Amino acid sequence: MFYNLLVPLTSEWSVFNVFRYISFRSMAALITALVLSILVGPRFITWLRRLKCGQHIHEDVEAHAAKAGTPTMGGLLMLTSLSVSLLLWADLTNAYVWQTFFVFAGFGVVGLWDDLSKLRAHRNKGISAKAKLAAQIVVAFFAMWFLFVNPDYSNNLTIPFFKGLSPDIGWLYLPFGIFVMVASSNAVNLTDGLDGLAIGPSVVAVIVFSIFLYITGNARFASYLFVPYIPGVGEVTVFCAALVGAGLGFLWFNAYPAQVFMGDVGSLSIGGVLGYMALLCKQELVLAVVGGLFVAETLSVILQVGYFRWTGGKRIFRMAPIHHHFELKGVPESKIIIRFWIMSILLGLIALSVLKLR
Ligand code: 57M
Repeated sequence: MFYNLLVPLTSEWSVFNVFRYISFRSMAALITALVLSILVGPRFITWLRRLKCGQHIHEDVEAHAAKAGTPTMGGLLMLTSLSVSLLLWADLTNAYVWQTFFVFAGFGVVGLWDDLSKLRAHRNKGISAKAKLAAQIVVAFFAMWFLFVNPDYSNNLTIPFFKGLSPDIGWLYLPFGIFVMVASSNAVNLTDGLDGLAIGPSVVAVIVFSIFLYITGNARFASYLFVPYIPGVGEVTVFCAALVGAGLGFLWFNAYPAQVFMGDVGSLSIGGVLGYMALLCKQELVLAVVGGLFVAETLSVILQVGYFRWTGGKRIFRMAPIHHHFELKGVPESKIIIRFWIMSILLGLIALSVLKLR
């Protein structure tokens, strides 16, 4: 809003020139969303408690019994502070910002549907897996369609670390993009099982993609670093910054011992939008590196279930996803969380090295 209102006045008031800069508005968006979340958080959590949005806790992991009744659906706090910050600081005429917001809110609605039905059912039974997947595919399809019909977007895949290699996969890019968003959304959801475990690595991944998006939207940097130049996409950096602020503001309350969980409304939306960010900056495969932790959590479930079926009842891990394995081995929750964060920072740095190593 500030961009749209104040930049036209720069001929009379040169001080408003500062609002032109994506870097300035991104910093402001981050601070706005962070401060807003911290200020609104306590009232928001009280409101969730009053609505009886307490989490049902499984009995399988003993240490989690103490978490019973912790309010969930904290993702709504992120959505609120992100939306306010975006309205203030983004260029509201930029289509990419609206598309990214559509993905975040769209996956959020699917998650909210699941969260609300879990509350109503009182047995933690949400919507069926099939209904959830179908709704995620619908949101992802519309998001992919925006890119598919956009002449600035090719159907080429960028292969990390290989400058000359970028195969054109044609119309397959459409289902591929849908898969990226849906898989990423579910992977973050699976990871969201310890305090701060999902939001920490998500913030790291969003920071990494904000750098990629900024470079992709800047002709000079894009040509210097041999990444595709896509005019206008740099504005999504403001979205990323607002999401980092909203995520850190949520972490303020989700940090161990958590006062609130994000719920599916938070995990599905963050995962889905991470997938979209990777597609927007044409770093589709880098997502698997940045989100390596989410990939590992998902693989642990696939391996556990596969091995269980194959052997007729044997397990590889004490319990999947893998964070439960460490819990059951007696590693304290806060240690698992911080070690996973450290791994995600390492993965983020490896992903960024793609820019130079090719
Ligand atoms: C998300 N949700 C948490 C909270 C959060 C196929 C199977 C692997 C699926 C998986 C599953 O259900 N995953 C979905 C996991 C739940 O958190 C809520 O859910 C939201 C995210 N969707 O925001 O609202 C619990 O996680 C804990 N939590 C925290 N802090 C947080 O900040 O402590 C969450 C956020 C919360 C709280 O205890 O209640 C969840 O785990 O349910 N299923 C599993 O993960 C189950 N694993 C399992 O059955 N493994 C089997 C097979 C199927 C692979 C095996 O290894 O043999 C475990 N889930 C739990 N306990 N809670 C089993 C043990």
